Amino acid sequence: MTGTVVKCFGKYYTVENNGRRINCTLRGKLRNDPRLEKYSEPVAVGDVVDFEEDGKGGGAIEAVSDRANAFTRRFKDSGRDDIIAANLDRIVAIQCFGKPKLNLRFVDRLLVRGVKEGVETLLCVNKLDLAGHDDAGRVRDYYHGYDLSILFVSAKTGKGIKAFKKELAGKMSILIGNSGVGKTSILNSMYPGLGLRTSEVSGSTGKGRHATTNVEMLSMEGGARIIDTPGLREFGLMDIEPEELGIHFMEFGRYAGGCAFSPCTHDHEPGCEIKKLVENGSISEDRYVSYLNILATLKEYRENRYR
Ligand SMILES: Nc1nc2c(ncn2[C@@H]2O[C@H](COP(=O)(O)OP(=O)(O)OP(=O)(O)O)[C@@H](O)[C@H]2O)c(=O)[nH]1
Ligand SMILES: [Mg+2]
Ligand SMILES: [Zn+2]
Repeated sequence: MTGTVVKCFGKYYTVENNGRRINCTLRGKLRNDPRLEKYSEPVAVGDVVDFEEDGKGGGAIEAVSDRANAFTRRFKDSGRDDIIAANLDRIVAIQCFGKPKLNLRFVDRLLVRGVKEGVETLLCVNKLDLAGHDDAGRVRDYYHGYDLSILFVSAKTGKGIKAFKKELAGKMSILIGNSGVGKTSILNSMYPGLGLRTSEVSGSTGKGRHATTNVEMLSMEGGARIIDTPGLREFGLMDIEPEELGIHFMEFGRYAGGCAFSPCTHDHEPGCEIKKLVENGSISEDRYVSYLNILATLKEYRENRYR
């Protein structure tokens, strides 16, 4: 039988088939599948799998279908990619006004990940009820050189929630953002009665408390499948080479054809189109600095790796 993995918990995997949920383990042979070896776990949420039922309400996963894409992150010293989900239609970066503090650098890294995997990424900024005058305008300005879809919502007042729900209809989306931005609250607000657990942001540190502890997919009306995740604190791009970064940095990739050098890292090279666009204000300076920041991290990582 075929199903979709909706939850991983230790060595147990919940597989959904026609609205039924079956608790499965893995066949040992999957650990030797060469396609899966580069990942931290052989199976992830979103995977389409073949499984066999044991007649007692459980089952075993026999095979994993080829993935259209995989959402992963890589940390410095690990040879494997930490896989969070597979087969996504959408990545939704969630940020908020108030606390925890807005972090567009984090969003920029996520956007690079999306381009690299070929998955459309959008930005949703929550807690609009806490936004000061022109806070939303500042976010729009930061991305003004680029047609990123940005939605402003409030899970608390319900503002913008309908439009956000419409964005997710008929698609499989993953919600990514640090703890406390309100990923789960947005789900609760979109689907009253869901009653998922949320948690206060600490008054002293301004950080969330990891209310959500598991990656889990919810199948909702209108064919929306939404993956809620625990807050990601770190987000490495260590599998990307420095020369590649410009291609994956959204609007930079679009204009890079105008650079005198190819590949151009838009840093020290003469005749750089991107630097020209930053100077004349077509691309925001902050976003360029964010790019240089990621570039420096990737260069440093590469130097240490080959030492
Ligand atoms: N003022 C305001 N507070 C909100 C809003 N949305 C969520 N919150 C609060 O923010 C806190 C964190 O919300 P959660 O939904 O648990 O955040 P999360 O992103 O799911 O956090 P993790 O599961 O830990 O990753 C809770 O105290 C919510 O009540 C909003 O639109 N406005
Ligand atoms: Mg949560
Ligand atoms: Zn350039």
